[in-house]
Amino acid sequence: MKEKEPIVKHIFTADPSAHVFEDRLYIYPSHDLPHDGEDDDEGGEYLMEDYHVLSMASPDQDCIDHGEALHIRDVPWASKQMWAPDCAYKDGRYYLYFPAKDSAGIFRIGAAVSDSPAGPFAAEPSWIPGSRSIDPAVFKDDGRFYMYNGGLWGGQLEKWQTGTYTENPPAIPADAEALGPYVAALSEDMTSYREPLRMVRILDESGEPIRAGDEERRYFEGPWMHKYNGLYYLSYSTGTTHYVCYATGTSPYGPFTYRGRILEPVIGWTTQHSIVEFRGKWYLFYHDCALSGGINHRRTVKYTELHYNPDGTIQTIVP
Ligand code: FUB
Repeated sequence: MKEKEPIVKHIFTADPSAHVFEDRLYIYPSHDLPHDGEDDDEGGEYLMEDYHVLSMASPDQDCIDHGEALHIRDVPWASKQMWAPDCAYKDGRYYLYFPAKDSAGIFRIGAAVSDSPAGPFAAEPSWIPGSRSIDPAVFKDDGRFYMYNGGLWGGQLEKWQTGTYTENPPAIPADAEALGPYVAALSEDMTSYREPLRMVRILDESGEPIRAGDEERRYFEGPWMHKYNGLYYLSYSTGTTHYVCYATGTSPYGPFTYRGRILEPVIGWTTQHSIVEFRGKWYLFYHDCALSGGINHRRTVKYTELHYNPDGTIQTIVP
């Protein structure tokens, strides 16, 4: 296995959420399926319908595909588009979190449970009550689990500005505060929120909110949270400008201050990532479309080592 090369080539994988479970690196990606559908602004080309769990004994060893871990046919409430997932471990059980559209075409976040990090996972009968939009990322801090999620455009975040789903919301003015991801702590059962969703705020270096028109820095989708030297790092994709950026704060709820870029644009429209520490080194897992020759919905997961500067900033990676 080499850095910046596909971790598997026999299937197309994207949106990697990496975790260390049982002293192995487990990767929970989306599974891109080949089809001839057109790209659109709603993400209609991302027609995924199942998840495979991948794992490696260490980054320099072969990556194993543990096979199908969950299929949409076994999710009672989901109709289509199983997008970026994540996984968390608590008290002997593994919880796979994933977005999918319900029968009304509204993105919800579901949970599925297993006693193994590789699955198979059994889906809960319905989505997490109150959940909406895409891209769940679950972060454990001091024994409590927090879920971050949300995505613009096809991810439907704009449609929830009033708190209820609105099919055609007004455009957000460029000088308005940009939308951020949601955050909420999870209940003890890990399949419901213990508190109302809050929207995370991302500020600039002067303490002013990042504006909706600031496409090089504003939140688009794909949140991830990690902690380094006591500081909380929220990282995310800027979508239209194709960066993975980060912002830091002193609470898992934020606010967060924009600090810079982690990953320059990759081949392909989407960029997604996760950050994980394994045996004293930090790694960025990400995807690109190089293997498919640039087809946006045929992506491949890769990884590379991540380096911090002494002041806590992250060295930008050029793919
Ligand atoms: O893979 C489908 C969607 O594309 C994900 O949910 C987004 O983060 C983007 O990568």
